[in-house]
Amino acid sequence: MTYTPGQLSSAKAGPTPQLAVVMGSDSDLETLNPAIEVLQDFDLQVVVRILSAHRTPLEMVNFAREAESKNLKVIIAGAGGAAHLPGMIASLTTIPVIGVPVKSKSLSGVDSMHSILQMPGGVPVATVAIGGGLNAGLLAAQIIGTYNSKVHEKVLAYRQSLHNQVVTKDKKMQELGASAYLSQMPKRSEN
Ligand code: RP5
Repeated sequence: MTYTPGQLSSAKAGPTPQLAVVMGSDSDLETLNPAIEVLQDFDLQVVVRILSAHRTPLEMVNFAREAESKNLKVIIAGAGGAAHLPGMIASLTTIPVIGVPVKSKSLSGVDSMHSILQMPGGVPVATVAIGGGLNAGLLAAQIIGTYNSKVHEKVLAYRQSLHNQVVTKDKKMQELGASAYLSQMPKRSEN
């Protein structure tokens, strides 16, 4: 099976979403969107919420307390700065939480990363890289794939597509040489 982004989302699997993507602010959505998109590409339904640990703490508590009864299996939580959302949700449920540190203006997301990473013993949060929305989505899919063979197949197809892309690039590099390869590459943005 070949993975093509956007082409796998026609049929949604099951009426009950097993995944949630939550964020502290709508300003985090750009970072979290790759997680939402890749999960939808894998035919998984996703609950998406804005829940702030500081601005709407009671709504956050209600969400986390109800998560198990709503059959959620993985929660992706992204936040920036004093990024308490993933840890607070993890403290309220035993559903695995994947934290996404959002790049902040003043400290480039190092503040977010430390806030999410440095959980006390006993309350883990699995943390991806700063801005790592895509990997959070893929990790969540891999967890669902441990018991859902259709999702597991899509994860394998995704990995195969990564492999194929690199093999194709390597072939082209060998054909063109490094200088010509570089000159035909799109320019990377500074950040
Ligand atoms: C955090 O504060 C949010 O997760 C967001 O990353 C950051 C800034 O929020 P806004 O001021 O953009 O709403 O709680």
